[in-house]
Amino acid sequence: MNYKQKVMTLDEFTIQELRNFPGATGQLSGLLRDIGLAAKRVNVEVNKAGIADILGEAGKTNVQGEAVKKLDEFANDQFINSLKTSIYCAGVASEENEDFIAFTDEHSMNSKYVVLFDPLDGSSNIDVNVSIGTIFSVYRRLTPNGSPCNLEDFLQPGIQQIAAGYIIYGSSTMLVYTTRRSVQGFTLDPSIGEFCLSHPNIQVPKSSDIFSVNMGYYHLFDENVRNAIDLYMAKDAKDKIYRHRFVGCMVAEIHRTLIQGGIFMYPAFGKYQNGRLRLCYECNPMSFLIEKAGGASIMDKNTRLLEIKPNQLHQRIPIFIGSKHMVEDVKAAL
Ligand code: AHM
Ligand code: MG
Repeated sequence: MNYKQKVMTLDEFTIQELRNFPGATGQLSGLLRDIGLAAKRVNVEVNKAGIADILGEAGKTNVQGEAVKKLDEFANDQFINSLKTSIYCAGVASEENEDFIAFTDEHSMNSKYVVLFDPLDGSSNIDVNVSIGTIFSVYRRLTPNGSPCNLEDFLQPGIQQIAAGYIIYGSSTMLVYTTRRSVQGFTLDPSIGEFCLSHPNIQVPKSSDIFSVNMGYYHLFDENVRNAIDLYMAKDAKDKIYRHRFVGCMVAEIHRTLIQGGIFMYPAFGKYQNGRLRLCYECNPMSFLIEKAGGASIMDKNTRLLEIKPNQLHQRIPIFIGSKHMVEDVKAAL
């Protein structure tokens, strides 16, 4: 990074944003800084995963019935502890915990936000040194300040999100988030240990030549889903050629989609009759980000994903998300 140019850190950026909105209390900015701090701690451990004794199965299964890696537990603890210590968060819900956690100290009970997160998404990629990420989602609580938060605070439709974002631990570590107005991307500069604004005002290209879906399940998908995927399968040399990508980490798929455009699909099939990805921890925050960057996200032909009212914390859902025109084409094919 060239420091002859003024580089704006995450803290500087959120403070500047506060100046633009004189009525703002600074609580959301504080919350984002706390999330950024937890992300830096996780990043340090992710970077040394191959050499430290934090790699591999912890010998437990999570509430989804999946094997938990030690790094998942570490990331989960970091985000919970950082938000618990924060004076801006009334409670959290994590993909790794069965129930939400209400923080009952005086500061927490007087804060207006709750946070949902997937501490380490794509954890099957850890062993092979491929990108993983953290996804977060912020809502204003419905319960009154001064009382502990409750389940309904966490089960709000995605359109009610106040902020959402992810951290990608990839070839570089980035934090990308939206606070309803725009989508901003920050890259961690390891030399100063700060997230620096590197991708201001991200806009998803309206169309692209990339499609992403686990093709291993192609024959298990419904016919209408196969028809939608077939839009991107060249049948002869004259057809437009699309590129297929599937990382196995939603954070990486969405990051690529934000920058290069494309469509990411995770339809229902076989044992995942309601879809595989989680509404509250994965699909809502990513849909909010993508929509704020000019893209689209649907659950099926007729349903905008962000309008769904979750009925439980660990609910799963099918998703078709990405460049606006490509989602429209898929919607017509479904
Ligand atoms: P995780 O949160 O347990 O790591 O799993 C979610 C991940 C998504 O990021 C990714 O899109 C999907 O699992 C890939 O699953 P599969 O390889 O079974 O299609
Ligand atoms: Mg996940």
